[in-house]
Amino acid sequence: MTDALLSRIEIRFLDAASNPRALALDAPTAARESSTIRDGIGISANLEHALGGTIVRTTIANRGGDTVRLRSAIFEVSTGFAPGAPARFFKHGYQSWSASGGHVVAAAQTHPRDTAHFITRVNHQSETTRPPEFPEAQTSELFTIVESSNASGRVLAGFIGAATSLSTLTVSSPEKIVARAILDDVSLAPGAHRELDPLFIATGDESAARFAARWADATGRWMNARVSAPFQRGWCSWYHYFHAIIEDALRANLKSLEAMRSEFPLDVIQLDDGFQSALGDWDTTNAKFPGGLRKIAGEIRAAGFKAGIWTAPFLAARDSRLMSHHPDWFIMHAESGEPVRAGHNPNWTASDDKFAYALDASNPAFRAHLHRLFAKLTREFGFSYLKLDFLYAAAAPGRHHDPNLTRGETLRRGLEAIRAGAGDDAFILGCGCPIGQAIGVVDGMRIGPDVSPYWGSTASGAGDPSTVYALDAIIARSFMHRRLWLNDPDCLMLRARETRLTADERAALAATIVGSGGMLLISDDMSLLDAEAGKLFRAVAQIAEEIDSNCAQEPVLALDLMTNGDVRGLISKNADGGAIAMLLNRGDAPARVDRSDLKLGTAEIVALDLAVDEKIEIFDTIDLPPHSARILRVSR
Ligand code: 9PG
Repeated sequence: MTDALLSRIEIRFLDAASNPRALALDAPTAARESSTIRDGIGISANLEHALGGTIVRTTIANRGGDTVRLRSAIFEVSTGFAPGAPARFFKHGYQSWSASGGHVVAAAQTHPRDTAHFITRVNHQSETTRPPEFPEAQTSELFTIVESSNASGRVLAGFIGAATSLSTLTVSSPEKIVARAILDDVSLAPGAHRELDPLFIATGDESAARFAARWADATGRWMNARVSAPFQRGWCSWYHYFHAIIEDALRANLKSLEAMRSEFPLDVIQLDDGFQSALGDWDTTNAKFPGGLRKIAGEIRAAGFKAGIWTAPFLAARDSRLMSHHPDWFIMHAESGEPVRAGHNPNWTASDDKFAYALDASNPAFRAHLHRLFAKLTREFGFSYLKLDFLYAAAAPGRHHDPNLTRGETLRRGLEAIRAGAGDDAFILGCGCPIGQAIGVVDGMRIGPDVSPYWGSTASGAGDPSTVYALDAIIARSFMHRRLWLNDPDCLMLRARETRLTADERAALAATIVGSGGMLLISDDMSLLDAEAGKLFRAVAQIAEEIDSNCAQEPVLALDLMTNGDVRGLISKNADGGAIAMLLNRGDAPARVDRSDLKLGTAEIVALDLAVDEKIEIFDTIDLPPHSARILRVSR
């Protein structure tokens, strides 16, 4: 097994004359502190062995007479792997919708996003333009895992905190991981110091998924993750109605859900995008919702459900009251002085440009507005479930009100203002959110791109809605559930009409969602669902809840986190030695899996095909049609 270690720390900064400077520190080798000071800038690093690895805590201090600006902190980790042997690394995505998966080290120098539009890059990367030595194709966000074909064991390096900056890890060759805290030219005044988020380095023989869960455990603990909300079952308006939702359709579904309570036992009814009078004005409705939000929340609650609402709190369009009253609350483009564009959607605005602009949460006046707004939505209107979307906008680059905050801190301050306004009792669901900064603030998090009423993608696979990419993400990020928050795998669509998903595809979506133990939300026009759909819903809800309860002990783990084959799976072990597994064939050809490949020993396995509600005892092989999945019950 390999013995990874930290070899070097380097701080990059701009001096008072804006000249780029660097200060390096040879890393301490044992569990002790080391420090250096030059030209008034000091670094000290403390190594501690804990949580089965090494934790590196670093502080930068300005002991000189001039303000400096910090660019980044770089940590070089030697993996111990041979430079020449083929190796793989886990490339973890930036935000909810960004893809995660295993890649061959040094296979690619360029990434499709290198030439993509700014809005795609601000969506899916912690930096819209990567420095040349840290190419996007070789860079993972927050943590990475490296494995080599010539060695047993894996190396994990990752930041277990994210309150103070965005961070990445670059693997350009197998022998070295370069971890980087992105400090955004934040000022450090004379006498001031800044403590960086801790870096965690570990080696071990366990599976990559278990390793990832170890990172999530450490991170959740460091950041006081909110992991104790009850299992969530709900209904969401988006994946049937999209922008066309109207008040009467919402009301009709509410009536159905009330009447079908025993068939579809749900707790939350959540109105999604489409109600707001303008993008940015979240407390007033458009002509499709004449009753207004207070009335809607009241009706949902009177029917015995929790009322949920969608907002995109860090975005606004030109035709909003917010943008016309507060043009100074936006992140500004450093050169043009124009507000920074973070989204584009013709459905969102009547303004000519169709852009959505990024609000600046480093501005206390805007944060006070967030606090008031979410206090109003919760305490005055009665919403207790808040889906906060397009949160990456708060971390957009540009000129900010407060030069002392990094983009990571800016996003976190914004989220904290929302939590403070909404109160501790509200269930907050993050979406489109950079993964680290929300830990400890949100109760739930979307961990993949949007599902859709069709299987494949119509476009680039760059986070666009697509059921199959959503399934990939549910598997790749399953280990986060109940460690960082409750995972939201996105919605189940049960309807057999007004969809292009086949029965097998709908069942594959159901099996993957329940196999993850995550939140269970349906998104259908309830008038399209019959007793059969209700039976399926109750069956999957029961399995999902069972898997969720296993997560207190054992994380749900991907059968293989580092490869990207057509057959993928999840496994959840329970306390008495049994397990529930999910096997997915995401490919376009039939697949056959040998039960010996599942390494489940001689246990009895019963497969459940949700599409036909059929139980099959498994002897040697499991056959999976294209775009299908099976739930496997493994006895002890
Ligand atoms: C509402 C929707 C739903 C959905 C969210 C989010 O890249 N894109 O073009 C893109 C479009 C929509 C989108 C995500 C990405 O969906 O995930 O659940 O709330 O907003 O507009």
